[in-house]
Amino acid sequence: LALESSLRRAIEREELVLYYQGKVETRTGRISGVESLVRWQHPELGLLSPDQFIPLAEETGLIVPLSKWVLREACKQVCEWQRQNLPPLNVAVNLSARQFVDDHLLEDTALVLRELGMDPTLLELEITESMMMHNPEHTIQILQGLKAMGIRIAIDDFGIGYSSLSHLRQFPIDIIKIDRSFIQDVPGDPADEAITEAIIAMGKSLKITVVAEGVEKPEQLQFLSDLSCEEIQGYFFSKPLPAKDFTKLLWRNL
Ligand code: G
Ligand code: G
Ligand code: MN
Ligand code: NA
Repeated sequence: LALESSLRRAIEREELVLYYQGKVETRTGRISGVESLVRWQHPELGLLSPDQFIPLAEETGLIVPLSKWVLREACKQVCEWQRQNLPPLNVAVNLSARQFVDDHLLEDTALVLRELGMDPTLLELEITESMMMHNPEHTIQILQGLKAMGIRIAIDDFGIGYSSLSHLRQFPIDIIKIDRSFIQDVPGDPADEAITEAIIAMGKSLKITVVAEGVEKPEQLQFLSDLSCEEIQGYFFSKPLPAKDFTKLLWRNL
């Protein structure tokens, strides 16, 4: 209960912070976008990771104001980078399960984009397979609404959930992010190599951009590059960084 009331105050007092991790084009090494990842700078407990407070936020409904803050903050930051004349960057925001069933998602998102005058095609929303499969009919409706606004949709942690290949055809998906558990042991583990290769090939034939997550080592990058995996994300390129540090990285990468 103590943590709940302090999380409520944290949102009001702006104790939440966004970290940014780059997504990199495998072929060119160019940073194509960033994923925003929330943290809580707790006055006594220090920097808390989302796993330490997102579940509580979901249970208590605080995820609604929290997510609104995250979306606005992430969009404000890419607009700021554009204002500094850095090359255009996409920004990916993780949606929570609760947000995805909430009726206000389309409205709230449209409002943020309009208020900031932001190009909707720069925004990517990440959902998981379990969120999609909870209610496939509802999912199609929401995704079509977001697509109509120009927003792009990514499936996060792909491969560990329950979606079937037919859903990829049914749902308007733009991006698949291969879960890092498959990338961890490539090259080397024959099963993980085969799965990774199959997901990349499927993405190509369905015209869905494939991003490999959790790339930490040069051998992994080489393996993915040989399969023409379009984009990578992971510690090999950069850990998630506060906006100030990520800005420096952007200037260095011009
Ligand atoms: O950055 P890190 O590895 O600590 O993130 C842990 C988990 O928290 C990941 O599953 C990530 O998707 C999730 N997460 C990070 N930021 C957000 C956010 O803004 N909203 C939601 N709903 N989940 C987030
Ligand atoms: O579920 P989602 O993919 O949104 O979660 C992203 C999480 O993965 C973040 O918590 C981020 O800190 C973490 N992450 C990002 N890159 C790497 C990596 O290369 N290795 C590992 N182990 N974790 C990573
Ligand atoms: Mn994600
Ligand atoms: Na992921």
